Amino acid sequence: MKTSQEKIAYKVEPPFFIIQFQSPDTLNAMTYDDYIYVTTLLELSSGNPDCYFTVLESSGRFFSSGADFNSIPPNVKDKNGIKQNLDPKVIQKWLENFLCKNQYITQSFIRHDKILIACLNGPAIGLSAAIILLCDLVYAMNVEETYLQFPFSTLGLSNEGAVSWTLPNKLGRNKSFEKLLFAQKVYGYEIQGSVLLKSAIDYHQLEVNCNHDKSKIVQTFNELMIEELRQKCKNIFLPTVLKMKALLKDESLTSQLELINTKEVNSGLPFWVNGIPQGRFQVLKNLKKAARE
Ligand code: CO8
Repeated sequence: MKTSQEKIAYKVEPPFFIIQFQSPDTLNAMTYDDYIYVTTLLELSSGNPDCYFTVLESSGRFFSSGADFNSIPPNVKDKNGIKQNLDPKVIQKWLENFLCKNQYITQSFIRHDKILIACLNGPAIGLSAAIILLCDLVYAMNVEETYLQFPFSTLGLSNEGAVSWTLPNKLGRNKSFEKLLFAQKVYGYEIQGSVLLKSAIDYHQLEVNCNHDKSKIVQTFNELMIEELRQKCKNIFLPTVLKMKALLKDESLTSQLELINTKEVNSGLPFWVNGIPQGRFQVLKNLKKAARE
């Protein structure tokens, strides 16, 4: 199994701090170690006075397929409905393994003080998709093939990553209910303009220029995005962008996100304590294994 440092690279190209997911074989699935490693990179960016923008980019077909199902411990049993487990040791285990980690990761993105930019090479799922909704600027390589999906209900989880606040505020309340309750994909065209911003890159031209070589297309998209952002920064006085972020994402908004983050992890905890997501992740893993054989 690769380490987080092998799966996630970073480089400092002032004014950008660039984080790149480099695990296309699993569609950039993430373990908790990986997500926590990313939070340490956010801290590095935050502490670097030459960096004003933290850019998340990726590789391969997907931006990220969310939680790595191989990292989820197997289940005791999977029942529909919650059989209450009151064993303090089990509660403690999932406080440590789920609640603390999930809350900490989401909190790091909520509180990040640099301009957070996501350059989507493809779809994002689960906690990774929730993180996209916490970014300040989001660009997609190909709006037609990009989607965000939150399969929390099918996996026996509750909402995560502050989506209970971000999705309704970006997509509308009733639509968000449907997307979250039934784990439906939020397609690029549904969030174009509200979440996905227009870049100067013409995807079809990019395909032609790269001879339809998928990995070259993504690599070029990442390079062109940084170049485009660099051009946009040309005439601005950089310290103002951080002041503006502090105003646009002020304390009241940040506090609302923090509150929902706390509520979400507490809402999800009983499911983990009672083994529901573990069982459902196992089913998913077995289905993928069967498809391989
Ligand atoms: N974990 C591990 N491996 C994965 C994952 C994943 N999440 N997703 C894909 N892969 C692997 C596949 O096993 C496959 O490997 P191999 O080539 O060795 O067989 C490879 O990536 C390619 O995947 P597919 O063949 O399945 O590609 P498809 O295009 O057919 O399907 C999908 C793509 C739709 C993304 C499909 O792979 C899928 O459904 N993946 C699971 C997505 C998912 O449900 N993620 C969890 C979201 S929930 C969440 O993030 C909440 C986090 C809470 C806990 C956090 C713990 C860290």
